[in-house]
Amino acid sequence: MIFTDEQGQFDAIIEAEEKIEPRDWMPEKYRLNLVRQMSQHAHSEVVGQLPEGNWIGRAPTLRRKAILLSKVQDEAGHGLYLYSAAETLGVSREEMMNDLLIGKAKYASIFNYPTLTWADVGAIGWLVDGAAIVNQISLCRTSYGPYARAMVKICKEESFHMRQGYEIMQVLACGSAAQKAMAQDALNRWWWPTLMMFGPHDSESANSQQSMKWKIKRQSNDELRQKFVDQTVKQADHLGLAIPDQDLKWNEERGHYDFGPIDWEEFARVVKGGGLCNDARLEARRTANDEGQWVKDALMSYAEKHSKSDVDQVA
Ligand code: BYC
Repeated sequence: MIFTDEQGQFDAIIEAEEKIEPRDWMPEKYRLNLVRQMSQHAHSEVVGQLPEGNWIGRAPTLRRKAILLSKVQDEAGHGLYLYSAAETLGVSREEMMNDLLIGKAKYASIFNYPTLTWADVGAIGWLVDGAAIVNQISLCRTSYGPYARAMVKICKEESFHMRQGYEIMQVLACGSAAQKAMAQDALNRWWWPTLMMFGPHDSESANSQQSMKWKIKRQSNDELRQKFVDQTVKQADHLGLAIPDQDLKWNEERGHYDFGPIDWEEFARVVKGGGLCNDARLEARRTANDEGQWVKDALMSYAEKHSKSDVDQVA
């Protein structure tokens, strides 16, 4: 079908479940909403390296260290795919990075919690990557082509991340009483912040309605959170660990688990910068940026020199 107006063409692509590509016309609000979500997503991957990175030097065995090192490197790679995908919307990586470094851009609240024990590395892989997969599988069907394609590759890697976390928890849960207690303590501390990863309830979610219409988001915050709870309860049972929620109960009528209230005041406080590690996380990113500046300068001058000599050769 041929459309004479750009909006009609855009609406038809969305309606037909096809992808909007960088060359296509798109409403300015669609573009800005994507830049917002994708840059936040990229920042989450990059800042998300820090809590686990804290344990690379203290992993209990060489095998654990190699796995963790590779997982943390994967997260950096996810950030890079997502910055590249966001750049196709006409925003530069420098702008996005600058917004993070000056504290303007958001990133997932979960990464402002500390990793106190080795079991926290297991809990992050199992719960945090587990929650990320639920969200990102849904985003594989997002309407913006570059974002959807980045999600497919990221999800493959996330499933390995989740398995390695679950396996850490399994070994601890089957270990000594002290190890099992450490696993339970990690589950107690990471459970509620993980549920917050899916964002506010649908009724409070400022962006959801429009994002769902544009098919940027394919399932709502509450739908995804419920899916995560339903699948994770069985995994916790298998580990012999208890989810720290007295209200958690199978609801036959709904065909889902009911669960207790989330502390949205805590969520708001952490998102606004009042979490235990917000300052340390941003400080670590600023230091990495400053200390890595010489690498970026060297690469840019190499790239400039080569693009000039390519032009000379063509001339
Ligand atoms: N933390 O209108 P809503 C990983 C904000 S990393 C902080 O529902 P939306 C990993 C939200 O931005 C993968 N802020 O928003 C890496 C909005 O504020 P603005 C992380 C949050 O966008 C390393 C306001 O609250 N995954 O897997 O429709 C190691 C109202 O919310 C949060 C992603 O980033 C939060 N949790 O829906 C291990 C997924 N939640 O922007 C693992 C991609 C909400 O209006 N993102 N806010 O100022 C999304 O799917 C969506 O952006 C969300 C929120 C579901 C998170």
